[in-house]
Amino acid sequence: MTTQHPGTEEEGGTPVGRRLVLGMLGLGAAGVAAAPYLQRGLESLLGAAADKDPTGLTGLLPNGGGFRYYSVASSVPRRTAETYRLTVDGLVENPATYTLADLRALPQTRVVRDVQCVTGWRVPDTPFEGVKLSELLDAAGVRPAARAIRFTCFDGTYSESLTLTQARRDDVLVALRMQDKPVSHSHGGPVRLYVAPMYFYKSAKWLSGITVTEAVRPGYWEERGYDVDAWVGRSNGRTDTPTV
Ligand SMILES: Nc1nc2c(c(=O)[nH]1)N[C@H]1C(S)=C(S)[C@@H](COP(=O)(O)O)O[C@H]1N2
Ligand SMILES: [Mo]
Repeated sequence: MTTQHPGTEEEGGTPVGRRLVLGMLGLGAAGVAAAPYLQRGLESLLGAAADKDPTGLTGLLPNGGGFRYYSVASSVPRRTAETYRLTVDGLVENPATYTLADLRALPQTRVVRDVQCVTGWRVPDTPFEGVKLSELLDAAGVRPAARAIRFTCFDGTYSESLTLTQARRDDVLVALRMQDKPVSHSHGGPVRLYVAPMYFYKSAKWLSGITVTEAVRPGYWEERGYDVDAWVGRSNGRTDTPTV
């Protein structure tokens, strides 16, 4: 049985949702457009609203830059440079824990590709930068029996998976930057996964754990019917995506 991925059913209800959210914030669409000098304050206000919105509706507001905000958790704790940790464990010779500074000190790779959500929205040519997942796996020393990776998140709920072969691709990043800025809290910062060739649900936000496993263990959306092999255009997501 497939549970609908958020956003799938919201298209028809978009105007209502948008009015509702703007109403909740005490803003009108005209006010948003007419006060560019408020943009910075507005962005943090909208960011705060987005952080509390499991529906993705606040992602329709103008701070999203084409992105829609998704979180399956109703609230997500903030992690800073001081408190963030990423653990690498499982079938490895050298389990490790990285701080944000540790990750920043490693070679950074930049990948610029279209972001494609399985529900149809797309953000073209989006730069991501960070450490190649393959570098962290090499540093950990993957054991011969290993075939897959399980990713966990500090939202306490979401998880993802990749085969080891997919995880070793050059366009799979442990991303520290997105759109030439540090990954914001709403976008899964300070560190999210970026799996460029696959639908965006593979790009786990608020990444906190990388566990090397013997076999694929389906992640959050995969347990709910979405493909583990989520190649854009070649998996069970919507294929009627915009072509321009
Ligand atoms: N931890 C976590 N990661 C997640 C999700 C989520 O709900 N929780 N949603 C996924 C989905 S379906 C999409 S489309 C993208 C949305 O990323 P954005 O909020 O930066 O647009 O994050 C993916 N990673
Ligand atoms: Mo998505």
